[in-house]
Amino acid sequence: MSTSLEDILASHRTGRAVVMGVLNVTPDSFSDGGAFLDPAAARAQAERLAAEGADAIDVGAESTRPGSERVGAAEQIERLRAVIPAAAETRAVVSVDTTRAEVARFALDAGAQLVNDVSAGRDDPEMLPLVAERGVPVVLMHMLGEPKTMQADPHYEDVVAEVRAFLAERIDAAVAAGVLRERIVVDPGIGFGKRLEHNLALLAGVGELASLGGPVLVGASRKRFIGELTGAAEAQERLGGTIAACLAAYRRGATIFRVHDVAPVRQALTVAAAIAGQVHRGGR
Ligand code: HH2
Repeated sequence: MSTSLEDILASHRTGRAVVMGVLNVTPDSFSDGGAFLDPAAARAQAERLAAEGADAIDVGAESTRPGSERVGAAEQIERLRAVIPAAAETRAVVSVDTTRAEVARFALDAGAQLVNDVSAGRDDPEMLPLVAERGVPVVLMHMLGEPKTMQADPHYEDVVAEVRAFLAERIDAAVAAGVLRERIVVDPGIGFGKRLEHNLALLAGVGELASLGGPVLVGASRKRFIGELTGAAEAQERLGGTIAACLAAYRRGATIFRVHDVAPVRQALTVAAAIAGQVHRGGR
């Protein structure tokens, strides 16, 4: 049974664990760069993610890994041209991972239903008005600085309080631009201008973000903090840590999980949801 956009937006009330599969159509993403640049490979991966139980597929054409270079809107659109319609043919909701309104507009016209903006509407002043005009949901993520420099020397007094205040301010900005409050998802931005201790505090403190009132998305999949804790140097070796991070965040109120390894995370969350006695329809 497929998950609707409304199911995803209600997940913080129902306890449903939503899995968002990652599809990077980039040459340089930190764990799967280059693998899905070819449209046929990207299409096959979209089908695979959906078959493994992804409720949503987040398609991105610009890497935001630490130190990455920007990719222009025209280049992003070229990379997405064949992939968004292919992903939209699966049972999953398609999300576009971009900070550029022009790219989001293209993707929405091509079948995407959700915008994932890691700049939370700060990169492009046209983004929040576009989201409002189209009536689509938006993910607003916290990032300190920008990808090129964000890991240089991140500093916080109280990372959970500061990230919460930032997200509250970006929710207000989105609502002021005409976005419906019920269509806003927030995300602490694991790894975006954060040291190990910041990432751990945010995962432990995700309940503070859930108290803002909407769904919380967590993107911990294969990230560096897992390697720092465990010594797993290669991103593909970090599945155990990814699952642990998702389950810990789920227990504390996050309900949407952006991951590369859909099948094992889907299975882990289905069991966790059943144990928690949560309402969980459509799991497998
Ligand atoms: N993380 C990445 C990209 N987009 N979006 C949200 N909302 N939250 C995240 O944590 C998040 C995100 C980075 O991961 P990945 O896509 O695998 O790598 P890259 O940015 O190198 O393409």
